[in-house]
Amino acid sequence: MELLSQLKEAVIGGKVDEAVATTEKALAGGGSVREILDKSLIAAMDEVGERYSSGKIFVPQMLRSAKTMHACMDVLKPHLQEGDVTSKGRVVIGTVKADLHDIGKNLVTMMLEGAGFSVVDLGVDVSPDKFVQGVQEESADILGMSALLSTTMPSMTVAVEALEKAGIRDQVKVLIGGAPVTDKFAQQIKADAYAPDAGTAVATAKKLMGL
Ligand code: B1M
Repeated sequence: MELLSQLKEAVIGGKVDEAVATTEKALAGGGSVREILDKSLIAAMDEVGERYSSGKIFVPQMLRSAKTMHACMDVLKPHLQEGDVTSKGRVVIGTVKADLHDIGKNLVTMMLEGAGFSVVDLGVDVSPDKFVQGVQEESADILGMSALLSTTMPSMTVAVEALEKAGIRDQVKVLIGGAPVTDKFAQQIKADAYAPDAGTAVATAKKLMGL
């Protein structure tokens, strides 16, 4: 128990070496992968998301925590068994067509993974058709789109229309974000939700999944 809260604090503090060593200790001491995930890693990233959304920490700290969580996941991976990880939902994410900004999208991806979502990242410059294909191939519960340029935001509209044309609009929730994107815009294009930052994106994704 002590080790698990130490691990949670190390992830929140972005202390990679300490967190990796504590993960190894917890495993060696008979801790279950599921417990380490739920009580330490995911719990830490939940806290990090909240602190970021409320302005208590900033991008560099959040990135360090996400990287620390990933390093701990690498330690856990060989020990993962079916049932250890119950995905909170499948997310397909990408930055829209003609837009190459990916720092925010990568942060959102890392935070979603940290919260227990399975995420397929389509990268940058993703066309509406590629989003549709991604949603179909991955049976996604949520489609996440990021845009950093006001000139590329209309591509989100086209992607939502492409989901409609493909007849799969009601099978997937659409979550959008990025600096120029607003709640009003999300409503205009009939997206299901908008999130202003990575912490809120996780909370919103959970809501969209009814969690
Ligand atoms: Co560009 N750029 N850029 N740029 N760039 C901006 C966005 C700009 C605001 C700078 C400015 O003029 N002040 C401006 C856009 C103006 C506008 O349209 N409103 C701009 C421009 C004009 C351009 C170019 C056109 C410049 C040029 O070539 N003339 C060009 C376009 C290239 C292209 O995309 N086709 C360009 C290029 C680049 C670089 C390649 C040099 C680089 C990108 C590197 C990369 O991403 N790998 C870059 C950068 C770094 C920036 C700034 C400086 C920083 C963006 C960033 O990473 N922020 C940016 C100015 C700024 O924002 N201060 C700027 C940090 C990141 C953590 O925040 O991405 O907002 P952000 O993500 C947040 C939230 O928005 C939210 O959560 C994240 C974490 O909290 N969020 C989501 C994001 N996606 C989400 C998805 C969700 C939910 C939430 O759900 C799915």
